[in-house]
This record gives sequence, C-alpha cells and structure tokens, in this order.
Amino acid sequence: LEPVPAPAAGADFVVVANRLPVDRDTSGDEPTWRTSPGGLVTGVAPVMRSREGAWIGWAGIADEEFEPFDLDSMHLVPVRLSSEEVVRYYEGFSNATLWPLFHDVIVPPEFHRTWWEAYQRVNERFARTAAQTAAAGATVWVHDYQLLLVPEMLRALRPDVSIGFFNHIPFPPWEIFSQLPWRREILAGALGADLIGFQRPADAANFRRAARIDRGWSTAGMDIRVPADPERGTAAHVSRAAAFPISIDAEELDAYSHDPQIIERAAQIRRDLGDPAVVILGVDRMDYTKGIRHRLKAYGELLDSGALSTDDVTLVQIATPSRERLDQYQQIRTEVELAVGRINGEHSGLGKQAVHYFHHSFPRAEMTAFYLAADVMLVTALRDGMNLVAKEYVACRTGDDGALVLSEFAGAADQLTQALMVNPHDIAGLKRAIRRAVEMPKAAQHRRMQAMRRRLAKENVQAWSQAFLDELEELDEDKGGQATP
Ligand code: ADQ
Repeated sequence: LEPVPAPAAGADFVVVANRLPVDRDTSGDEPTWRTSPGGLVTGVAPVMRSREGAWIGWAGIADEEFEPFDLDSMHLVPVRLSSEEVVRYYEGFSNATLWPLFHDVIVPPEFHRTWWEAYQRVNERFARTAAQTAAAGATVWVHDYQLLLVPEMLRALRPDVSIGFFNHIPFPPWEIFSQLPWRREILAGALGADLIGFQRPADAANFRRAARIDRGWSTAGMDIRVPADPERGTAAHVSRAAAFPISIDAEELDAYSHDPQIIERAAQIRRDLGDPAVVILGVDRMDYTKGIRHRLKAYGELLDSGALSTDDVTLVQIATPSRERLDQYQQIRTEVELAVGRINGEHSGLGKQAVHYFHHSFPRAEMTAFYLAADVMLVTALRDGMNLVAKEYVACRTGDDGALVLSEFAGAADQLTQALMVNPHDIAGLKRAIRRAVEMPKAAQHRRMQAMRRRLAKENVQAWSQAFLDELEELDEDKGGQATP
C-alpha cells in the first residue's frame, strides 16, 4: 500500500468498527436511523460525543451504499459490504474462524481461504476509508477482531496518524492461536497499531508471546519492537500491548435505577413472576461462549434434588438473538430451548414457572428493571473478553443488595472480585455457588455489593476510554525519542 495524502477537511478523532452504532428503521414512511445498543456501542459512544469525531463502519444492510451522515453529534461514515462479503468476511472469517479460535475453541473454528481473501479485502476497504477520513496527525481507534489487519494497512497508507487498536474479545494462548493458517498476517496487522489494548493482562501477555514466538520480535515490558517491512510499506516502530479493561456507563445506569417509573416496573415484574422469594436472572447474547447450558444444567439439578423449589425461586433467562445464520448458533439455541422446555415440563406448576425464557432484546429501561428485580445474577461464560452484563447488574443495584455469581473465565472477574466466583465447567461447584447466592444473608450481600459498586463508580467506561487514549497520546509524544529497532 502506498501513502495517501490527508483529506483537506478530515476528522481529528476516528473510530473504526465493524458496525456503525445505528440501525436502519424502515417501519415509517421515510427510512430513518436510530442508535442501536450493544457492548461496543455502550463503550465508545460517550467518547465519540465528547470529542465530536467520525465513526466508520458497516450500516448493517448488505449491498447498499449510504452517504456519510450526522446523528447525535456523531459523523457516521458507512462502509459498503456485499452479501457475499457478509457471508465470508463477517459470518465466516470473523464469527466462524476468529471468534471460536479466540474463545478457547469451544466449537471448532473453520479455516477457509475464500473467507480469508474476503477478510483481507474488507479490511483494506475499512483502512482506505479511515485514510480518507482522518485529518493530518489524527488519532484513529480501531476496534475488534473483525478488523485486525486495519492498523498495519492504515500505517502504510497514513504514517502520520496515531493508531490504537482494542481487542474486545480474549486473545488465546499461542498453543491455540498457532492453528490459524494466517497467524503471521494477523499478528503483523494488529502490530501496525501504536497501542494495542486487551481486556485482561493475560490476553496482552498471550499476544506479546505470540509476537515473540511467531515473528521472533523482541519485547521489553509491554512493548514489542516491530522492524520495518519494505514490502508492506511500514517503517520500524514500537507497539505496546497492554490491558485496558472496558466498563459501563455507571452514571447512566445509576440514573435509570433511580427513576421511579423503572423502580415501579421492577416491582411489577416481580408481581408478574408470581412474587417468588428469589428471582434469579441470566442475560446474554445467545452464544455458545456464554455457558447458558451449564447454568441451566446446574439450576435443573438443584430443582431435581429439591435443594431449590419453584415455590420460592424462578429463573429469568433473557437471550438476545445473535448470528442466527450460523449453524453453531442455531444449535446452541436448540439446546438451550430443549433444556428450558425440559426443566419447565418437570418443575413448573400453575403460576410457578421454573424458567421464564425470552429470545429477544429489550430497551435499556426494561433491562434495568430486570436487573433491579433480580436477587441473583448468573454470569457463567466459558470464555468472555469482559462481560458487561455482570458490571451492569452491579451498577444497577442501588440498594447495595443482590448476589452475583461470576465465571472466572470472564474478564470482569479481575474487577468484580467480591462476586461468587465459579468455574462453569464444574457443575457441582456451580450448584454450590447458586445455593450460596440464593441463601446469602443481607449483610454479606451489602458488603460484597458495596465494594464492587464503589470500584465501578470510578472504573467506568469514560475512565476506560480516557486511559486508553491518554496512553496513546503519550506514546505519540514519545515517538521522536524512541530508539528504532
Ligand atoms: P458481548 O459478547 O455482546 O460483547 P457483553 O459484554 O455482555 O457481551 O455485552 C452485551 C451487551 O448487550 C450488554 O450491554 C447487555 O446489556 C446488552 N444485552 C444483552 N442482552 C440484551 C437484551 N436481550 N436486550 C437488550 N440488551 C441486551 C463483546 C465481548 C465481551 C465484552 C464486550 C465489550 O464478547 O466480552 O465485554 O464486547 O468489550
């Protein structure tokens, strides 16, 4: 790739992510855009608004070209994807190769050369769009596993910009990552960034180790020395790989949780559930990484043995539809629904349902009401970069009560250390933790919840993005003084 000039009127701060934070609404006479929820959106939107930058991403509709537009004080630049690219780049390489590979191969990743070709092509389109959007010397923040090649491509196109990359999902140990036929290109791609952020220190360490083993590149502390690559058109530089655990907009959730209408809605939810003594809640995208089956197995066995009874407890499982065209996702949905059906068939009575299951998404206000209504929250991911649901639950517990059961394989376990930690593969341990949570005395709930809430009030999403962008800026200022490898 050859360097290109900076645009005359470019943006000073550019976010590059697979999806724009909007959905097309075609229900009315005139199609409109409305902002859409989701982990990444929750994380970056507040920063975008405060810095008035540009956001580059796919608008979510294949084969359609949209002009850049402004919404909620954000400048949005749509990138076109053909339906074939959606299949190969997005559903294929991103979600059926990298996603399972980076999540401990819970299901087998598929390696297809046609998917890889599409991934490269689409990454280059994103990189070129970023090169045409960023002002001279701008900061460009690239997000997630769909765009791992963009940092290196953008560096070749625009050596003047400062490039950050954030990996929202785990980064696997070398022994797993090395299965990827294109591991070299993926590593070199991400290493085009000046700063590479991960959720946990262990993810960053896995990444640095991969760079050492595969590329033979030397590391010092968090830094990796990347030599020049004349073929790809990049100069020697130092790239830093470190942990920046993402968080939630604690203040916004706190405001929602104090809203009298939402408080009343939470009370209504409990009444509608039949006023059980204990409401247990699970909230996830319908994904095989989230451990929904393990959770249901443990809960079902507790009902089987009589340790829990539908006289006192009910489980509300909310599972957002996700990646529904992929086989593995159809399969997990079938398995979850079979398990829910079995448990309800065996244990529900009239007005006493064992599991209330929802396969759709809810507005944020309604989600908050569910968090407020739940005495126990179950987060049992088999592997999860962070898991914002765990943090959202804590942020909504304005009464300092409630019990969180949390998988040690979710990044959130590093911050929410007062949760009841579980290994979700250990069904006996999971059952013990659920019982403990259900029976936890109020004083213990308060002690644990207060400590977690105090931490989240400080370590919110604004602090996360600020920490990442501050460090990126520092690295940019230091650039002149850096010894080249
Ligand atoms: P996800 O895998 O999507 O995110 P998570 O972090 O839990 O997982 O974020 C899900 C978001 O969607 C939460 O904000 C939640 O409230 C919302 N949500 C879930 N179900 C919903 C429903 N039915 N209705 C409405 N909203 C719903 C990826 C990584 C994570 C990482 C995030 C952010 O897999 O590990 O924490 O990115 O980096």
